[in-house]
Amino acid sequence: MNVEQLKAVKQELTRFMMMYKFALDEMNTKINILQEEFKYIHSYNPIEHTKSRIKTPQSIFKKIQKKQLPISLDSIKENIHDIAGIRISCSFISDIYKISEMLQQQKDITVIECKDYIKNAKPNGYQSLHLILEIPVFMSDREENVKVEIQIRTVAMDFWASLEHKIYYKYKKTVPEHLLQELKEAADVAAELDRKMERIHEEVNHCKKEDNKDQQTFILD
Ligand code: 0O2
Repeated sequence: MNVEQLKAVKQELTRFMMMYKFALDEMNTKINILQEEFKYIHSYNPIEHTKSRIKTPQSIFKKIQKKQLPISLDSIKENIHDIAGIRISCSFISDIYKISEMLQQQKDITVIECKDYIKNAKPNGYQSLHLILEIPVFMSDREENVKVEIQIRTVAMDFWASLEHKIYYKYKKTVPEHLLQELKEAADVAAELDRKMERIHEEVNHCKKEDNKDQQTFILD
């Protein structure tokens, strides 16, 4: 390959990665709009925090090799769904489904996949709602449909997942049996905490609605 060809490949790869950055920017804007509007209407914030990232070319290359798929930009675009990723942490389980539904309903979004690891937790205890969504990105000379992976979970689920991820990498994927057992127990405790918080949240919401009704009756009287 000569220098000119090398330059062309580099430029193509940069444009390819930019496409995912634009998709991530668009999706983050959508999430910010939902968050602000939800806060205004319901007087509370369903999102504790969000984190987004673009997979590095090295990590994309590793994944495509691991999956034993052809190494080309077309094959990467078709088969690697988490090049652009956003993680949303919510306070309550019901908020996870609200946000997921609000995103899935948007006209320019195509739902490619929805994996519910909350209703069906992984055997190790991992819980989260995973969506693969596709959005159009308009560039100077073309339009591309780009996939973005969205992981939505509660703060407790996120706390568990980040510790499990650290342990998994610390032990180079061969975690001692007693730690796996403890992690599973911790996941069950986190799930119970989420259920408890949801019940309290529902009761407080119910009281708020009753108070509002009373106030309205009082005004009408
Ligand atoms: P990273 O570094 O977080 O990106 P895929 O491998 O994406 O083609 P798969 O395995 O069916 O397909 O995807 P799935 O089940 O939707 O999981 C993808 C991502 O979810 C993972 O990305 C993790 O971020 C997270 N995840 C899934 N299972 C677990 C788990 O047991 N523990 C933790 N901590 N995270 C999990 P990557 O690419 O593995 O890693």
